[in-house]
Amino acid sequence: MEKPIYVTQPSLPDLEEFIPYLREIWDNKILTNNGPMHKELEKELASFLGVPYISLFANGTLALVTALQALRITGEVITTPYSFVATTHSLWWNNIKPVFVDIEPEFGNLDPDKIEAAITPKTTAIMPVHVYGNPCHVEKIQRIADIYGLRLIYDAAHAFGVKYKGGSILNYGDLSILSFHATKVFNTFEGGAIISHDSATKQRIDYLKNFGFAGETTIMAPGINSKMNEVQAAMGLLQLKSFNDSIEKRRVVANRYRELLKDVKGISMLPEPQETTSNYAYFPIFVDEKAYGMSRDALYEKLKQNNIFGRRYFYPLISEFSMYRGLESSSPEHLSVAHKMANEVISLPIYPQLDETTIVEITNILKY
Ligand code: T4K
Repeated sequence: MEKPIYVTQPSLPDLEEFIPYLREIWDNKILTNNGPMHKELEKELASFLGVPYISLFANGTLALVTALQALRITGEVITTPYSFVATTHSLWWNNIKPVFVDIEPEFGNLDPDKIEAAITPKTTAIMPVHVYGNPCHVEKIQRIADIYGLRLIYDAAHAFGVKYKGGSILNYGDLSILSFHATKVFNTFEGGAIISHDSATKQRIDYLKNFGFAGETTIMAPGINSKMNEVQAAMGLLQLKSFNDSIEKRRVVANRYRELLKDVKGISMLPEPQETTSNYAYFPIFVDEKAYGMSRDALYEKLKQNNIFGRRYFYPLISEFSMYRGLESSSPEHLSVAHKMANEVISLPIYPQLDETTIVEITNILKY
């Protein structure tokens, strides 16, 4: 490829369309702290996503950290090692011990059949990830949470707009968090959100993201500053207008990959999830070295030599990073499925603007 092709490219509105929003911000001089664009975006997103309450954040990581604070989670939390490192870092920032449980081989989400064995008297919550935007086994996980009296917080950073059984995937669990990072299907440059299900919880989250202020002179908790600003919110309002079109274009890209790669020996793709409206956020492939005749890393390098910058999302596993490797639950014997997927994965470029010629060139390299 002449120009580098990255794993993703943000969808940007026309600059001309953004100017009137900026002019409005300049005119009313409210730059942050629950300004008019922020209020408008919360309203529009709740309605667009089909969720009762949403609180906007400066980024997804602060949303995760605050979600754990909001529910007063302590002790140990069961989570997945197959995710972006922010999932586990949010536990660390709350002094919570992460307990890694293996993933299931079909979609790479937390394996519900292995959760119970990891529960101890110190367990207070489960934090699964809808990895690549594919729904976790939400009903099974909820049943376990109910039986053991555990809270359930979904890291739904990849799952903006995903529907399961006709409703938003974000309505499962006690809370779900979203990321609106530049690399996500819906972006506000940086940004994030927490979805909650009752007004009291939303209120608590909103206090926590604004230093704990519950009035001019009242602080209800040691909150943090994790508010989304007005420029971010303006970007969100614009992004919403083109979201459905973006997803449709992503769907076309994903289907082309599926078609062009279906007979390549040694390369597998995730199945399409049942009863789900996908957002096509990522397109991971898995390289079986023996069958393919080349290692994942050799293929990854070969793509790079051709100016194709896929990413090994999610390698290394979070449990392999030095700050978590010493945990008992990080031992590779307990995490064999996660190790296998992490060692085989390459996420191929996917974004609305990716054209047919590039898709064919990428798949031709994979077919060698
Ligand atoms: N939980 C999960 C499951 C997550 O995946 C994430 C974030 C979070 C929580 C935390 O949410 P945030 O706090 O980030 O809101 C990226 C993103 O930085 C990160 O947001 C994302 N997950 C993760 C999966 O991917 P990197 O280090 O791979 O990003 P980077 O900068 O290498 O970007 C990848 C490619 O995208 C670049 O090669 C080029 C392209 N790109 C990137 C940026 C930032 C652009 O074209 N424009 C851009 O502005 O982590």
